[in-house]
Amino acid sequence: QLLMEPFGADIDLAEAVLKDYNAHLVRKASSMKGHYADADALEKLIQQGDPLHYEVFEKAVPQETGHLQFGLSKLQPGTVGEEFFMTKGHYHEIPEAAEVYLCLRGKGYMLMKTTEGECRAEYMERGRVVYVPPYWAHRSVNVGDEPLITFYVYPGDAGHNYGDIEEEGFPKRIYKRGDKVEIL
Ligand code: S6P
Ligand code: ZN
Repeated sequence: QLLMEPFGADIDLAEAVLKDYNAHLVRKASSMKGHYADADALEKLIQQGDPLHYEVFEKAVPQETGHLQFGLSKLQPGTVGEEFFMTKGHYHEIPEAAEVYLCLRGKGYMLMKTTEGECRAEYMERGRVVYVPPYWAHRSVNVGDEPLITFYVYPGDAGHNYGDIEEEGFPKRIYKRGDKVEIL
């Protein structure tokens, strides 16, 4: 078989920064149309300069069976209306591909749902690991006032499937009510 060279990478754990990443995904507010309850508030945010929403930093590896994709996801703090900033969320194209998240910085939730309508919210803060089992769509939500940064690992060939999420969203939304967090 074709051997790939082993490699190492450095994460500044205090800052939660992956050094020397070679793949970088950026999503701005305008990538989030249809995802928030308050579409007008999102439109306003886009008009006001379309701020950065979240980024993914990776040391790219082949998107093939046997490999493991890993990297850092960095979600900015903020709200759209009263709803906390979140990622789009996805199933994996190979639905039985699981994923592990280790929170390095910030506070938030991993919202998970199934096509059958089950929904769970797992709290995340520095040091907490969340296991996303096979078949669960997953979306990060930042409920803090600094970036929510997670280290993730998932099968190389898993792929992303945004499936029913753009039309149906998740059964739960997470709101900022004063200084309280409400999961509805
Ligand atoms: C990949 C992993 C993350 C997300 C990233 C962006 O399986 O879960 O790298 O891709 O957080 O989220 P989304 O929902 O926009 O793909
Ligand atoms: Zn995933």
